Amino acid sequence: MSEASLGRIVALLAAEGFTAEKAAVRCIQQQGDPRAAINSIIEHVPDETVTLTEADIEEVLTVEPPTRSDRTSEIRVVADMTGASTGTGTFDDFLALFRDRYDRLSTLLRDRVSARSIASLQTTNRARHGIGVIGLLTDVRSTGSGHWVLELEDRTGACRALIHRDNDLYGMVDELLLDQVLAIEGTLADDGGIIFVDALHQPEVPMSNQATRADESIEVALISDLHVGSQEFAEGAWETFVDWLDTSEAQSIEHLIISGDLVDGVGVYPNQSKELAIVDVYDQYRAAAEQLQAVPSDIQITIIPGNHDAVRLAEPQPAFGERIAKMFESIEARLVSNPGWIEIEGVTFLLYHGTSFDDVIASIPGGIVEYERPDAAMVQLLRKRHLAPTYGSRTRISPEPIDHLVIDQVPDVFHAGHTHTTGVDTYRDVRVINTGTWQHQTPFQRQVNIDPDVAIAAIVDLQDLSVTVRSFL
Ligand code: D5M
Ligand code: FE
Ligand code: ZN
Repeated sequence: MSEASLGRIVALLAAEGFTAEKAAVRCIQQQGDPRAAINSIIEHVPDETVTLTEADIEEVLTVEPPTRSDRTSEIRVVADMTGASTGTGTFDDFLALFRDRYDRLSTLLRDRVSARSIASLQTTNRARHGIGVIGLLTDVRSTGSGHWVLELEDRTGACRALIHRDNDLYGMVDELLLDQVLAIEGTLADDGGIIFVDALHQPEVPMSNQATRADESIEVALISDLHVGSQEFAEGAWETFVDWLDTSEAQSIEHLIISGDLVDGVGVYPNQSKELAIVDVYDQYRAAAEQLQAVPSDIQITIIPGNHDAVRLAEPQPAFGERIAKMFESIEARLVSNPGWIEIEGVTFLLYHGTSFDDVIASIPGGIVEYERPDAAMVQLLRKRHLAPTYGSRTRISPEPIDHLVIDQVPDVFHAGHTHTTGVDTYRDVRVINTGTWQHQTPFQRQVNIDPDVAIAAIVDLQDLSVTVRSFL
């Protein structure tokens, strides 16, 4: 490009209402792209400036040029149950919930297992081998002689299935969760009372699964568990993170996703008030909105609630209500339910806070899943294609006619928090990511031996689905 003449630069500045010292005009002329330099100067000089000096120009041009792409990537909320809750907690609601779960998840298994209804086992007088059934796992117990007996239920009845202690499948029983959908194949005992199991199948992610990738190298930052309002909120690290979002390294990041526990809440655990820096929950949200205000405004923010947030505790949790939503209007944050499904440039994200991980970790033996490896608990749930199978344990589940916790599509990215520990894995091309917390260890967590990973963000490149974990501590 030919060098712009001094006269041309003066004219361009005049058109914008500026005069300039000669040295300032020369300085602009020396820029690779004088027109872009002028645009940047106009944007950054103080409002009252009329005559530009060389110092004005130098100050502006040493500021990193904003390079985050002007185009906003497409984001679409695919599933949000806010406002769709109709359950009232009656027995019929529970029945409907389990029927919906069974219907949708058994469909996934019917491709792989030729299954008959449980009621039909009573009238089976041939083909006693190769019998398949699909049911909800309602009980697991071990016999006196060390075999496992499972109980399965479908819409027609219940049956028992025995896994011999010498069977290779024996160890797999450890990974099962009550109320999950499961298929078994085996041999029906002569009296029709029990099936001797040869094979177990979970709904699973297909082996052939291939995640969708975006056409462009857009990045998404994933974080969780800010706990604003706690005395332990890592404010200094948060400032480091927000500053980093402004650097050239972060210019491809177009979205920030927060998977629950935005604030510490009130009355979540005994004596919590002693550990709060902000005791009013609405003040906590006001403070959270202020912290998010510092995120570059061209990054779009999406938030789902967690068990510390001021929405109902039972899952699925609707998005923040109106009073809180108002505080996030100015930053145009997208408020979605927990779980929530969004799609960015064709890449599907399943966002879930992770309360059920406590149950998964309590129920499946350490070594398979533990707090230090939250991604392993997430993989377990992906394989069950359900976010919180077990009813009546620590995770509260709201009975709804539709089971919103079923994972009926395979997501490309599964993001969660809650454990306050970090874990990243790829399971059958699904990126499984837990991003820890922004809260230093609380006295309560010290008691229960939780050693948190603090000030973590995972950056996902949507073009190749690479995941980079960064610490801002
Ligand atoms: O969860 C923060 C962390 O604390 C997470 O790893 C679960 C764990 N946690 C929460 N409550 C309990 C109880 N009662 N026992 C053991 N571990 C627990 P958060 O949701 O931020 O409180
Ligand atoms: Fe949390
Ligand atoms: Zn939590």
